[in-house]
Amino acid sequence: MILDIGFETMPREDLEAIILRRLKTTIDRVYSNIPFYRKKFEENNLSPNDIQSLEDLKRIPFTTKKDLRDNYPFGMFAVPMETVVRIHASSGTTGKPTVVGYTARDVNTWAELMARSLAAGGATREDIIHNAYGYGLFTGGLGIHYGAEKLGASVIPVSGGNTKRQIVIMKDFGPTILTATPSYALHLAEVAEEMGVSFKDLKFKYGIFGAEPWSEKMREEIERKLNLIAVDIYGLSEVIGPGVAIECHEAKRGLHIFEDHFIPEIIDPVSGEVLPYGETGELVFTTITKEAFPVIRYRTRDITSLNPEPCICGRTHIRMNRVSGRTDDMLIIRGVNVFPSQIESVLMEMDAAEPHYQLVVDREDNLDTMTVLLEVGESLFSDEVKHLQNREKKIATNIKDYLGVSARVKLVEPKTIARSEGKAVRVIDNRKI
Ligand code: DLL
Repeated sequence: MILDIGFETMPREDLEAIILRRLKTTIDRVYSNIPFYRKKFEENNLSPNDIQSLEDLKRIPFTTKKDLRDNYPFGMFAVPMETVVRIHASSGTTGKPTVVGYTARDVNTWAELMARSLAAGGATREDIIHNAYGYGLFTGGLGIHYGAEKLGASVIPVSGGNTKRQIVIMKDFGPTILTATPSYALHLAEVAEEMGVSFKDLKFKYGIFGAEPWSEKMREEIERKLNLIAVDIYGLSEVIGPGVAIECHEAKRGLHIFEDHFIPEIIDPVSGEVLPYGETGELVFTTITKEAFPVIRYRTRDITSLNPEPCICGRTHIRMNRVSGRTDDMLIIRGVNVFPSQIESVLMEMDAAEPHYQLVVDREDNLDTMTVLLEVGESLFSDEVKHLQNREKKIATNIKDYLGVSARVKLVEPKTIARSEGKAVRVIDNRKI
């Protein structure tokens, strides 16, 4: 369902006129209220008046995560604290978290965007939404929550964790939409099975999964195990949280970016050059409606490409392809660049592979090594040792063939890799220590 027909199916020309108007307002706001941006403009001999077209945006330098950290915690806010009504922060694996703020209007904008997202993913006001994204500083829980209420659906604010109780709630309350990270969704399936509960007997129709990279194969696995249609939702705290882009359940081919609020660009992560549609690079966003925490040309570090082709759902907003990884997640193993998602694709191609895996990277005698720990199902694990070793070899050969990198593969017993209630930990890099 398209919740906001006006904006989402608007002819491109009209949409672009609105985007430009909103961009100019945002540029004025950041220039007047955030010393960081004023300084950036001045250093580059730019004034807000120089931005007269969407093309002119390219003249403004990028904003990076480091810039946000340097201005920790509130230095990038464009409004006084008394108008900030909400604060979130992204955990981040290194250094200080990134802190973001919202005015009352921002919270409302976000709720509207999330309502539109949920509708694109198949939800209606008749649905009961089981929201297993974590509530707290992470934007997932509250972001989905407010959107679900705005849509008029019934939301169960179950958050992450206490998995057995979640299964009981699913049985008793009959939720029809599941929102969770894809890795937690699989964990829910696993625990349900242990408890003798089949997803076939539950009422789920759609699942809205995101906050971490996942592959097309993993989608198939989730759809099969949870007996629902799975769509991909994308977002990041720095831009607003979830609700930046989502797949429509009609096509499930690329995520529509809400361009009436966010301008996407794809750049070459090394040269910074803007790349044409279809080319893969780093995703960059400019927010054009946010009050408290606007960002101009923010480098997300997420790798994807943009697809401007019309979609069968009728939306005119551009689509981004599935995020394949992050520039800072890239592992360099003896000089070969590898993304965890590429390993995942190889693993998922092999039948009987469970989508629970971890990559352990180390350095032995000055050489990088990578061990792929992969869980296998009960039946396979009880096979003879010889059989298992052959499988390990076969997977290692496939990784070498597809990705050009040598890896040790270790098949491990079911449920030995730690489960996460939020984002899965896919890589343990011992080289940094
Ligand atoms: O993960 C917001 C979110 C919550 C999105 C719930 C979707 C659902 P952060 O914690 O700031 O915000 O993390 C943002 O997570 O830059 C990506 O690297 C990754 N990410 C988010 N969605 C996807 C996705 C939330 N669908 C970072 N596919 C982003 C791949 C994703 N990666």
